[in-house]
Amino acid sequence: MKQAPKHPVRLERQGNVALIVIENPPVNALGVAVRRGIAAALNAAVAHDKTDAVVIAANGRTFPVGADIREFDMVPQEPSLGQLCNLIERAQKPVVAAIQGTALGGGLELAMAAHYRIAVKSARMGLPEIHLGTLPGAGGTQRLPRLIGPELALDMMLTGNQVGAGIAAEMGLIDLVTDNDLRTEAVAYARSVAVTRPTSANRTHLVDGVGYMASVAARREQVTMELGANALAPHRIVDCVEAALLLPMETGLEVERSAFKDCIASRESEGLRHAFFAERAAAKFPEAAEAKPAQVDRVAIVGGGMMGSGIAIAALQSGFAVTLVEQGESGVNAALERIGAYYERSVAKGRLSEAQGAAALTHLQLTNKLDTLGEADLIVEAIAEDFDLKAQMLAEIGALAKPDAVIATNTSYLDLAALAEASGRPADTVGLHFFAPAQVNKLVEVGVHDGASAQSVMTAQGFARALGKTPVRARVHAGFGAGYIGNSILEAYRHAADIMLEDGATPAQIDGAMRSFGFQLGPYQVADMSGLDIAYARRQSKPRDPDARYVEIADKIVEQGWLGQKSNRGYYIYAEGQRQGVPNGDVLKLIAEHRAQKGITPRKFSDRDIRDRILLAIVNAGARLLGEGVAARPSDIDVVMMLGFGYPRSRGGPMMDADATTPSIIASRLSVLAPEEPALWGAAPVLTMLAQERQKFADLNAS
Ligand code: 3H9
Repeated sequence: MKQAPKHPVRLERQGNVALIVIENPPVNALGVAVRRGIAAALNAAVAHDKTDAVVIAANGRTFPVGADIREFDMVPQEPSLGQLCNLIERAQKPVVAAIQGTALGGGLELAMAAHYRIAVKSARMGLPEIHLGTLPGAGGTQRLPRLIGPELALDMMLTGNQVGAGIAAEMGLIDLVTDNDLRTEAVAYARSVAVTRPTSANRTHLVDGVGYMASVAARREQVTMELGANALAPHRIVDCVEAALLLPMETGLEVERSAFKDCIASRESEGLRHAFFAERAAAKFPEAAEAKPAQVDRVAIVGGGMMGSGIAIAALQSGFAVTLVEQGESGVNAALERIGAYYERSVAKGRLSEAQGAAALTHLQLTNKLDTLGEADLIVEAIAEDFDLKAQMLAEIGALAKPDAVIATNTSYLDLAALAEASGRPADTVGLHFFAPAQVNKLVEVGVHDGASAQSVMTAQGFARALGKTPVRARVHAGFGAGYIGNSILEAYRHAADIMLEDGATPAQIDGAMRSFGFQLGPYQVADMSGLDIAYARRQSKPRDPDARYVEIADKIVEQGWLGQKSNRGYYIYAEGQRQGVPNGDVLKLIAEHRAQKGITPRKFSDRDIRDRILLAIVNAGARLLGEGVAARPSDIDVVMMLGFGYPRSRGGPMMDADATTPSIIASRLSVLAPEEPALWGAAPVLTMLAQERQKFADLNAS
């Protein structure tokens, strides 16, 4: 974050209007210096006998986006945001909030404590605290229902969704929307309002007590049905909104304060806050010191299969001109059908209007001519995962691409450095590993090899960010086996699961144990969904670790012709068109025969054993990647696992979870398992080091 200016709040005058200007880049977060500055400026402004009204405004791209989240883990400093909001509301002269950008969280609470609110048309407002496992804690739960009623207030707080200024005005949240210069309009508006208007005294939506309580009861039931009785923040939001009707403002604020404290102290909020900062830390690439992303206007994608088409759609949605190159007429037609079907579904589901769908397609050029690549600023190779095919294609791309273009390969495990060499332009070539479905999944791993230039890395990262993705840097060493962060960890995950499968567990039991931990799907459900043949091909083409135990069950299933959902039969059996399967009894028989052949007497694993072993495998693989320098920081691994593999976000990712257990306990648990399968359970050197030094993975985030 940029250095905050010395005085993040200034008091200016425009005749009889005092202007309090917040300037705390980049997002005007309401840290302690800002809160103190506003309080002091407000007291001075109100005390001045020439002041008839006060405007609170912010410089830069946005009105405050909330409390400074980093302060949640620190000793609270006065005035709290809640105290500041009360001070604003009790001011003896009218206070107007002037909103541009996004007024979020505590920023919107501050605006709601002002007596009047004016916003530019493009402004948006929201209370996203729920995404951090908490609730508005500076009076928002008490003021919002008073301004817009319980129904809309609960909607905003339980979803965290933003509303535009126009809709906010219709709701009663904003008094005036302007197209003109905000500051000028706000000052003029402040002159026109003669009296203070405390939101806490607004009873418009409190008079219909019966209707109010009906809304609260319905929402409480909905939260219980959808999220369960223990979902802390959502239930406490409903409680606070109820308190807004039943209790005087002062007491309602106390209820809110105590609920906020409980939420902030929860493991869930800690995990979600870690996730927030981890995603932002991942964006910090060392190459940024040397290069800035180059401008990318036209993107070319080579290969229009599921992955290539998904990348094309993601690029079209973000406004890029896209060239998609496929082989022959049939390849072009198949890609067109795939992309067209996506847009038809989006229109049918109301996500896009027909005009938007048609407009997006006008930016797509579908061709079977490779020489069109010369027009592209960035080219993504997304053909089949076969080294020779990719190397040959990259050589052609390298010859055709314009001199300053960036070449990206979507490989997930082939040797990136060797592929970059094959392009003939290793400095221009990087990895861009998208996750299926590429138009939806937010994760992109940016593969960096020794020969890649900082410029090409930063341009690839900039492109991923422009797609609205979260890029994570993976330092892929030449010849390093699995390559990227995600797939390396997935391999360890599957290896731990497969060993238990061979030794006595069933696919459904393993999947169930991982679902109960918080994953949406277990490993065998994911395997069925991705296609068992894909992983099979990878296993056949990749060198195997001679020291690792090899479990042949997955190979034997594919050899039966059972490929997962695509053939309606894999670890589970699927009715035509269904994604929910029932356990495949033939697979259970196959596993029993397999165990008998290998002389394995099945043993029992509890759900807890399953979960522990898999989580230990994930953490150990993560520690190994840190030691090898593939992942730069533990929090990058957390991001990959949360965004790419559905690790529960409220836990903050596996490395954060490992810190909660402590690395030394993890290391001692691994030492118990290590004799069973040293390749998997032998503690990674980084883990041993942390255990010996009594440190945590978080200590490596800071360095
Ligand atoms: C709250 O308000 C609680 C109150 O109800 C009660 C209190 C008692 N604090 O995302 P970006 C940093 S809870 C500290 O890359 P964008 C961010 O880490 C809060 N830092 O930009 C990054 O730093 P760096 C409720 C913050 O344009 C830099 O700003 N509000 C905060 O893609 C740029 O951020 C929220 O939950 C913060 N609140 O997106 C809103 N926000 O450069 C959280 C940002 O060092 N913020 N930073 O990596 C967001 O959703 C996005 O940042 C926003 C801008 C949409 C605003």
